[in-house]
Amino acid sequence: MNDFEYQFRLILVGPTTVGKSSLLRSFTENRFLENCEPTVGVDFYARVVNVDDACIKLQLWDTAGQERFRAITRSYYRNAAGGLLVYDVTNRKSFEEVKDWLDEATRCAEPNRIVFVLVGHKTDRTRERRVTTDEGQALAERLRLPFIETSAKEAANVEEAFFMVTREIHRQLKSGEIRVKDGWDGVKRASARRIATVPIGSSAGVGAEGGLAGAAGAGGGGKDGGCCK
Ligand SMILES: Nc1nc2c(ncn2[C@@H]2O[C@H](COP(=O)(O)OP(=O)(O)OP(=O)(O)O)[C@@H](O)[C@H]2O)c(=O)[nH]1
Ligand SMILES: [Mg+2]
Repeated sequence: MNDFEYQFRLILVGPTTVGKSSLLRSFTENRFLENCEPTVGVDFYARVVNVDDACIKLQLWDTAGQERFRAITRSYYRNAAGGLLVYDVTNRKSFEEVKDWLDEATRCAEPNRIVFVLVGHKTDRTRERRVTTDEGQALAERLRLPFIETSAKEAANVEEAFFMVTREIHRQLKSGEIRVKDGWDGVKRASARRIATVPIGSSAGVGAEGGLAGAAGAGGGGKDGGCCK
């Protein structure tokens, strides 16, 4: 059984094949697949974590990077509190497109604001690297985003990437910069009622919307982030 104080909805954004689904699989299921199918529309994952003494349920939306799904994925930005904006360090084009992805997400989220972390992914592929860490850092500074490099294959910094964005949302919630409000699913306060735990990483496919009760099909576990009381 888990008690969590809040539910945050996070979204993974970026071009096809940069590794969004792999990051989520690593974070929620602790595994990596060399060959995986492109995401169709939007997939759903979840995990409960502890940050700054708060127990938070993360509802994680994995969007398809392929252009033909853009109309579907756009509709998910509005209800995201935070997200990972992902490029592939071996794919220069994906790096050059970061600003376009950020602009589109920002526009579609209005009047809400998404707390993004910029993620340079696949750092294990050192010989194929086409974007340096310094370039990633410089872009992040220009866009005023926190920055991290990750590898799902080596499970490097994956937890940290999700924790960075979760901590920042929690900080903004405490400071009043983000508010829980009716009609917005980015952040929800949990009711006092207990939520049953089942293994993490369940995938509900496209349109698996749900409030707190509806999203109860996922829970804690996972390494140091698992919780709660
Ligand atoms: N070497 C290496 N390969 C990775 C890593 N992460 C993902 N991949 C590979 O990159 C390919 C694409 O990964 P996905 O996670 O499906 O990419 P995606 O961003 O979800 O793609 P779409 O669903 O089409 O938007 C797969 O073959 C993965 O195995 C990583 O950290 N290192
Ligand atoms: Mg995918």
